[in-house]
Amino acid sequence: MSTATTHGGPQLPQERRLVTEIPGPRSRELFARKQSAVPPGIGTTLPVFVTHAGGGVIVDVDGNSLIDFGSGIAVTNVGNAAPRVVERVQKQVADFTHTCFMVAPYESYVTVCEKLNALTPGDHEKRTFLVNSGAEAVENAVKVARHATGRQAVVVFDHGYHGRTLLTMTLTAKSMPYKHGFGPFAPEVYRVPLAYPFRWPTGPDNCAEEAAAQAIDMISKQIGAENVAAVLIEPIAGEGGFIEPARGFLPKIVEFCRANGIVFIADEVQTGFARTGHMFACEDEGIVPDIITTAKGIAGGLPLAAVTGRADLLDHVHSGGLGGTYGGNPLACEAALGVLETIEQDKLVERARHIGETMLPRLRAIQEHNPIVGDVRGRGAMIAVELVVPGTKEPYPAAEIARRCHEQGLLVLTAGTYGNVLRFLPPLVIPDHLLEEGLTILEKALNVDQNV
Ligand code: PLZ
Repeated sequence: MSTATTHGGPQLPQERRLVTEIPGPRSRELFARKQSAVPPGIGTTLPVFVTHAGGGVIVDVDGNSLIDFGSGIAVTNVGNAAPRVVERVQKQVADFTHTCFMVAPYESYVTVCEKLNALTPGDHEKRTFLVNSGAEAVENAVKVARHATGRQAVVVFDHGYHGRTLLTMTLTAKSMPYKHGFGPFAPEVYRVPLAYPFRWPTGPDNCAEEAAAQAIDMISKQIGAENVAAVLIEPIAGEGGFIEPARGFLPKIVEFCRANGIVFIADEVQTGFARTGHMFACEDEGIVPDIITTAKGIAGGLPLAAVTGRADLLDHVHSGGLGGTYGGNPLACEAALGVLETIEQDKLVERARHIGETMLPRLRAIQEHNPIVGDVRGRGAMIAVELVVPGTKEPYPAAEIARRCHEQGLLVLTAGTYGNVLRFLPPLVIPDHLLEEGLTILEKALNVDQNV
């Protein structure tokens, strides 16, 4: 084992290093304790217990150093212990940990809101308020849209994911594991098709137009546009399998919303904060949402989420109608300021593009000779492969390939409505050599007929 480090962060040796099998003996012991203390509802992607993390590696209790292609589900875009985040949070924790912004406010909350108002798409007047999780941001966006429009219906899309609370699991498309057994669900939620190019029945070319026409037809006939408070969509479906809606689909939906007084909400919880090679994924097609929800990458892992939107919509809610004890906690706000500085000063938007430009050609080259790879897609550092039984579009289980990667010290995540998508979300600060090494491990793991 190389020299012990007492801190995480980018100064951790940036290397893959396996000193035991994965998971090692110490992790297995801890996992046994987890199984008796924590219910099985809380799953585990890779049962190695972490001591340090930073740059592009996660170090475990057995001394293994794994390559991280997950970023804690698109959270540690700036790394797991980014110096500007660490410094600000350390200072803040010694100054004060909490007052409750609704009781006695502090400047960092306001600064975060000002920055989000400026950074999110559109130069109209905006407001922002802060909450604790992605789900809470989405719930609040719906509350605001209902209040401002006086309407109730919410339209969501096939393959969408928006959270696990009662309303947000209702908004989520997939039953198992998110909804199964947890009903009854919230009322006034309606689901329409998503322009999913790889699986569109008539092929990818007419996908945008046909899917938009179907969605608009369903809204108009089944709900009535005048009853719809909000249309809610992820600009790239995350948990659903990194589905980029066919180009042209989102603009058509936005246009329909504008024409009918419907609030267009972009859920950028997974796609936000430089992840896709833009600060926000909506920028790719020039979409300006009425409300945008953010979380995950906003604060490097400290619990923070935000609702940002048109001032006239957010100002509609009566005084005291929004809030929560911890929303915009001072530690999380300092972390967010550290994250935003890091993205800007370390040029992480460009860095995300570079990651995409490194990964996509290699994955497409794999696709050429490996028929298990049905589709390669994504933008920036949000990249996926959709796996199929060779010669068909039958889903091939991604968990099997993920397990083979894990054994080799590469942490990858799965996704997809059919569980057949491997998704790659490396920290934007991952060094190139780890990116390349990870892709080589992946290439071998995808050769399912051979031993890795
Ligand atoms: N909206 C687009 O991706 C969270 C889910 C992890 P929270 N995605 C990761 C899991 O299995 O629970 C997510 C998202 C989009 C909303 C959310 C919800 O964000 O911070 O997990 O509540």
